[in-house]
Amino acid sequence: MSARQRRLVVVSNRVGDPRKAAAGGLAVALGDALSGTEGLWFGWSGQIAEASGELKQRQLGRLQIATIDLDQADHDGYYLGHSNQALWPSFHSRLDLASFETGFVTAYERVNRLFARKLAPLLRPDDLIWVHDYHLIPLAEELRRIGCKQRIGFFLHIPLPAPALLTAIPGHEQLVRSLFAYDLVGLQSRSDAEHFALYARSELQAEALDDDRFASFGREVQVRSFPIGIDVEAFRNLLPQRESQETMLMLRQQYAKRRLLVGVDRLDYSKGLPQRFRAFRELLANYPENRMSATLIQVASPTRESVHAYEDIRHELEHLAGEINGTYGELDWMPIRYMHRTFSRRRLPGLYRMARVALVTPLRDGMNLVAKEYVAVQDEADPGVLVLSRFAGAAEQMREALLVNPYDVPATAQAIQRALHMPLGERRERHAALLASITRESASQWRQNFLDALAAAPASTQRRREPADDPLSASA
Ligand code: GDG
Repeated sequence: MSARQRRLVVVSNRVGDPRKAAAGGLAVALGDALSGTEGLWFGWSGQIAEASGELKQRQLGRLQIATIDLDQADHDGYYLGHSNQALWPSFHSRLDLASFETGFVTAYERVNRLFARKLAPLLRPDDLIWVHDYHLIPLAEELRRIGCKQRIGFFLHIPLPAPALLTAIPGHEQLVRSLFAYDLVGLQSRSDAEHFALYARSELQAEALDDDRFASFGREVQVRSFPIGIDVEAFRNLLPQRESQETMLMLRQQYAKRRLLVGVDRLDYSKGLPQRFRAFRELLANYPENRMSATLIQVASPTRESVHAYEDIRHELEHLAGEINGTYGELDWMPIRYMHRTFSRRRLPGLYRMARVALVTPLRDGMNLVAKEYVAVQDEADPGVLVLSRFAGAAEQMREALLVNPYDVPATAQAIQRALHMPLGERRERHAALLASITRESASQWRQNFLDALAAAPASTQRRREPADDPLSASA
């Protein structure tokens, strides 16, 4: 049966409303991929309750939404704890910020088990199940344990680090082993897929059946890159609407004599914001012709505020912005407009459109959708320039951006200078190539490629070796 004929069941930590705006790549991408689809979306309600597990269901157009609440201990251990203080920093190569606590791991496993128990009764035998992100890596293993035989796919939105880093995570063997309960594992970039292959060979002694199929623990899994995209047309369609038009008008009036640069990020330490501000400071110091002109508008939307590391980065940025404005600002020009607030999604296209340069300079990023959104809404006749970190997954596809190493502050400042002064012909050429690539690799293409591959994967019941004592294969 093809992917088109089966019901799609999406499972993610948070369940969004595909019709509503959200700050955060997963919500945006799944919203794009699921709108208008028939299926079931299952996840945490976002609510903390007395007890975990009460199931709530509602219908949203053709989509059925099923959520469960979590109690405080589950939320703190599974979400704030293991997911966001152990896995997120380590997968983004920030072991220095990671806390590995046994209580976190126990809560992580408990909530994954709870998700499986609550989801299983809602499933139909030929559903295609698509699990998302690092919060839910062990979910398929838990579903298999209680007898689910459906095709189950997993997509990791964040980078998969190289084996040297992955092996620093306590319990990494069990974590990666649980990926073998899936039929298909999707990663953002080719380098992520290479990291998996290296780990599988060196740590699990897995047999490579071909480039992207691996056998271990009596099971086979296919692991490939599926670079996520955006819905270019839907995003462009926001541009002529009122909110974006108002934003453009306001920016045109307020910054008539300035050259705008834009950054839009969740305020996360992976996004390289302090390094970006330092590069901007270096630009003003080394290339004084930009003073009284270059103005960086940085939107940093609040995220995971109860985790310490996020408080620290906030203070660091406020300090840097204050220092740069204090040093270079004039009565009628402030170099940095820094907003620690969520900006309306309907205004974003207007903001991007008015910026001559976008700074997308994460230290590490699975993909980065902002890079694609910026390119999507540029004026093809007079487009802006994208300065993109080579450490974002997007850099594999968006080769025509000005690629930078965000740790190298002087080189990044130089690239910003080049971007601000790039001749029209070169801007048009680079933009046309970038637009073609993001249009080709759109959100719907990503979804279709993944689901076709999942539907085509051999059924779990046809696996070749199934040692009876292995929980992964006992129920398959
Ligand atoms: C994860 C991975 C991967 C941001 N601030 C505001 C706002 N946003 C929107 C952007 C964009 C989305 O949130 C952010 O997506 P990114 O891809 O840049 O980053 P993450 O949130 O870290 O997403 C990432 C993604 O998942 C998808 O797989 O690309 O690598 O880390 O759409 O526009 N939206 C609004 N106001 C804001 O202030 N409305």
